[in-house]
Amino acid sequence: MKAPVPSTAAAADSPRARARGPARPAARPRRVTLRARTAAGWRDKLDKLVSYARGHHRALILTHDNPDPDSIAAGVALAWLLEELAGVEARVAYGGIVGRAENRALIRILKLPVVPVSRVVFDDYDLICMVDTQPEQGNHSLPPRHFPDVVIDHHPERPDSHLAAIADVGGPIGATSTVVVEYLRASRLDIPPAIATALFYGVKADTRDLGRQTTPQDVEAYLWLYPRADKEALGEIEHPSLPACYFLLSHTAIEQAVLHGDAVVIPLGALYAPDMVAEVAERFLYLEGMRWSLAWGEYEGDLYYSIRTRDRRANAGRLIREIIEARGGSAGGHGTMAGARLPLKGRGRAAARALAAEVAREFLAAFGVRDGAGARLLDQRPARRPAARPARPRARR
Ligand SMILES: [Mn+2]
Repeated sequence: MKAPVPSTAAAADSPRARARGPARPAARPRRVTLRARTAAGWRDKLDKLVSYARGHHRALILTHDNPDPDSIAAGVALAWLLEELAGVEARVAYGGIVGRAENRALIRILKLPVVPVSRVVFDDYDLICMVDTQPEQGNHSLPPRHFPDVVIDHHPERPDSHLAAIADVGGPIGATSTVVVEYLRASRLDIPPAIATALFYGVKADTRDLGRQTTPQDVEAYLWLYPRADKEALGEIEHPSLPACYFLLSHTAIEQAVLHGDAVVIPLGALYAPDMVAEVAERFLYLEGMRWSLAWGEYEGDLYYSIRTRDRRANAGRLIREIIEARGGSAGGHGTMAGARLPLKGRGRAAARALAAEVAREFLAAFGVRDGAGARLLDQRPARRPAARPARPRARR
């Protein structure tokens, strides 16, 4: 994983960066990080954010790569807040691609102003924010010579995040959108329906309808957003039309799924969009009797992994980090859901296959299930055969 290297020489070539100082502050600034518990606490945090942002000109808000609804919504909402309250022109950018049909619909239907990071010149911005990810996380596209000024993320805190001037990081809140909602509520501004709708879907998706890693704050945010959200748009976002390749991938997933006790692993081969591993892992956890699900596939020279678990005592995020980061990949996630990217870096076909098999074995060991061939889903016989059709009275000839 690309841990930011302490360097004062970084980015010294850009006049803008020089004016801003080194990419990574040498000393730890005072923490502005404790999760507020009261309305006054959130107002205080909002004030700190706004007064820090004021005086800057252009803000760049970066989501994690292949962004999910939570990070897109949190990014767009933070941009809106900074424009309204701090008078900063703000833009939201993401690395990777937006692949899932629902996420594409979210952006298209709500006309959310997000752009691929390839269209961004980082030096054009004097305020860099990061949402739903952290500098050390490795699943974002901030060049190493930059360091964010603002980090807002509900994932477990990473030590370097506190080097940001404003860091609001760490659990147990179920969605970064919920954290941003607290800032919006503290602002007492009327938020546009598109922002409310996006945030609502962000909270809903990350907490799986408030059923996973949900805190009372997530429920509060959900209830606050619902009357403000555009329900018709929400319906279209949640039930988009799906491309043919979606069904082809579903076919592959069913064909390739292998059961190892209470774990199901799904090697998908080539992916049309990297975020599909998450969708497949999520779907297969619904398979009766499964405690773990693991899906992986290849996209543009990288292996993408996604795991899900029903075991509340498990720590999927830590597990995936241990396995993937040890091999030079990057990973993130929390208790019951996590994802990772592992670069194949010019490995040949055979070497890539061997690596994937080795990683899969290690995951199975971590899930505590027996290694071995496993049993293909397709070879499973239904527990009960459907009842025989009642005999129809024979027609008289
Ligand atoms: Mn999130």
